[in-house]
This record gives sequence, C-alpha cells and structure tokens, in this order.
Amino acid sequence: MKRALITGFTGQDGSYLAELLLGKGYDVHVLVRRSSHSPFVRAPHLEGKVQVHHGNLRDYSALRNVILKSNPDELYNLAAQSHVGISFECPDETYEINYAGVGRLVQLAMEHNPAVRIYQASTSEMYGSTPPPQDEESPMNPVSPYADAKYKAHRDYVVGYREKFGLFICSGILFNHESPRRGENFVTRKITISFAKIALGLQEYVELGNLDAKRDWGFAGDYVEAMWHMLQQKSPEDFVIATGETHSVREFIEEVARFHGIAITWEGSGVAEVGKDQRGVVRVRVNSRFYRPNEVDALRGDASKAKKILHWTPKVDYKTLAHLMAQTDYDALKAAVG
Ligand code: NAP
Ligand code: F7E
Repeated sequence: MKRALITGFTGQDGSYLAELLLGKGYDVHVLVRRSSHSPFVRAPHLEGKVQVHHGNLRDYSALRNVILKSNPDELYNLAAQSHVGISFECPDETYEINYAGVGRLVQLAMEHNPAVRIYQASTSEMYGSTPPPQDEESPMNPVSPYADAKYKAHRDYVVGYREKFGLFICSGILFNHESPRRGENFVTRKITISFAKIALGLQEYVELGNLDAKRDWGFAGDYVEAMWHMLQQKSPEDFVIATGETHSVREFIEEVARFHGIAITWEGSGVAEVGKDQRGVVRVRVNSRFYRPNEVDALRGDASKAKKILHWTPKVDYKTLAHLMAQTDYDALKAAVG
C-alpha cells in the first residue's frame, strides 16, 4: 500500500485530494496545524479515514517528526497562506510559509527518502503581468508577495532541487479552482454566499473590489486528479492546469444572480458603480477596501501539455461550477434558517 502525506488537508484542495487517494487505496497521512476547530470541519466524512499529525510549515522539528512517522512515498504540499489580497497585509508570514516552509519540508523529505515524489502547489499568480494565454514557457512576473514567494519556491525548491539533486519534484501551475468547499473570502464563494442570502432576503447587497479582473476558473475536484497524475509519471515535470476559458468577476456575479432569477444591470463606474436587479434594487456595490495594491488583470491557461502527457481534461465547466456553488450555499443557508 502506498503512503501519502498531504499538507494543507484542512483547506479546499486537501479534502478533495484525500478523498481521491483514499479511493485509490492509499494510506493517507495529513499534516494539520493546531486550531480551535476540528480538522474535519470541511470534510466530516473523512474523520477516522486519514491519520492526523500536528505540525506547521514554520516548525522544523514538527515537520521532521511528521515525515518520520508518515514515511511518505508521495508528498503533496498544499499548505500555504493562499490569499493574495492578505499577502499584501502579511508579507513576512506569507514568505515564511510559502517560501521558507517549502524549503524546510522538501529538504527534510529528501533527506529521509531520496526517492520520495513531491507535488508542490504552484500557481498561475506566478505569471502576474504576463498577458494570456499562459503556458509552462510563459515568463513569470509575480506582482504580489504571495506570487513572489510561490515563484521563489518553484525556482529554488522545485526546478532547483530537481536539477541539483535529481529529486522527483513537480510544480502544478494551477489556475483558479473553486468548489462548494472554497474559502469564504475568495471572490467566487463570497459571491455565491452573498447571493444565497440576497435570494433568502437575509442581505441586501454585496460589496466587492475589482469587477473587471478575469480568471480561468475550474473545479477543484478535477484539479486534484492532475496532481496525482503528475506524481505517476516516469520523470518529474511541471504542468499548467487550467480550463482555457476566462471570465470576469462581473460575469461570475451575473451568472450566480441569474441562477437565483435575478438579472443584474450595471450603472456608473469605478467605486460609484452599482449592480441593480430588475426591480431597481442595488445588489452589488464597489468598495475600494477590496482593491489590491497590485492586480493580476487577466489569466487564461493553456493546459495542452497536461492534456497530451497526463491525459487530463477538466470535466466541470464554468457554468456548472457557478451553479453548483450557488445551489450548495442556497441549500445550506435555507436549511440553517429553516
Ligand atoms: P486553502 O483552502 O487556503 O488551504 C490552505 C491550507 O494550508 C489550509 O489547510 C491551512 O490550514 C494550511 N496552512 C496554512 N498555513 C500553514 C502553516 N503555516 N502550516 C501548515 N499548514 C498551513 O487553499 P487551497 O485553495 O486548498 O489551495 C491549496 C494550495 O494550492 C495552496 O498552496 C494554494 O496556494 C495553492 N493554489 C490554489 C489555487 C486555487 O485556486 N485554489 C490555485 C493555485 C494554487 P488552516 O486550515 O489551519 O488555515
Ligand atoms: O480573487 C477580485 C480580486 O481572491 C479573484 C487563490 O486561490 O487563485 C486565488 O487567487 C479576483 C481578483 O482569487 C473581491 O481582486 C474583486 O482579481 O478569489 P480571489 P485570486 O487572487 O485569483 C490563485 C490562482 C491562487 O493561487 C490563490 O491561492 O477577484 N475581487 N472583489 C475580489 N477578490 C476577493 N477575494 N474579494 C473581493 O471582495
């Protein structure tokens, strides 16, 4: 039986990946940092099925213990301070986890077992100001502390360790992927929760930042399959994982509103812009609090390499994803309010 260690289990991708690996018969170990919440809040059905180890990417001795105890054949490093906006407020913490933490983990795992296979959660944010479409050869121009830390981890510990030590380590350069388990302060989930509340009469409007940013949004359940495929190849390589379609934040709002029978029309511009429903009630406002000091304007990935080598292709399309998230949040809220 193969052993896998997943960091970032309590996050969105961690639970989908654990489900996938359990389904394939893996002995799944997970690293979680101590919190006042259960590590199974997002995925209660996984309690008792994975082996929990406490640790933190900041804590060298804890990481050493976890690697010794779990003795992984495959290590999936999903743990990160993953919020781009917050990385401008907390740059040191972001570097400490997303760059230095990766170095600690990779070094310890390699020392313990030079044949270990490692997946590093890299990101389309590394492309920054490079215009779409972006593929594995596109220049990386990070524009946030989050992206910079991820880019440096990719350069030093993925490409660097592969070349210097022959380590089997791959970067998945994943474009935005979402699900009903997405963190509530990422834009898609913020929109689906807010419109569920609007539809149930519990909230009047939602406040957002840049409505014109474009993202390539896929489904997290599809993307964890690509992670696994990367570690089953003969040699370690990096892969872009994306749908190849791009939509603005504004379009995502319109799609979710439409799901609830609300037709949004836009008036004004900049911070004065509003989105009104068919009765003229304002449902969307812009608040500069949600603008970032620096923005990635447009992302659209070219996943041709993954399609050709991994035989990976996304199954859930943009509209299905938006509706799945909208429906799940609406059902949960309706059940909660009775
Ligand atoms: P997420 O929901 O924010 O989950 C992040 C995970 O990292 C959580 O389990 C969190 O634990 C853990 N973590 C944070 N700091 C830690 C530390 N110091 N030590 C140990 N664990 C720590 O992120 P996600 O959306 O699942 O993304 C997974 C990974 O893919 C991240 O590395 C992210 O940067 C990267 N990525 C995500 C996307 C995307 O669109 N989702 C795209 C490209 C790359 P707590 O629960 O304790 O906070
Ligand atoms: O923002 C705009 C915001 O925070 C998307 C992470 O998983 O994907 C994610 O990073 C866009 C940005 O995701 C609000 O300015 C407008 O242009 O949902 P997000 P992200 O920054 O793209 C990448 C690939 C990762 O690697 C990251 O880990 O939406 N936006 N108004 C807003 N964003 C937020 N969060 N909140 C707003 O109110």
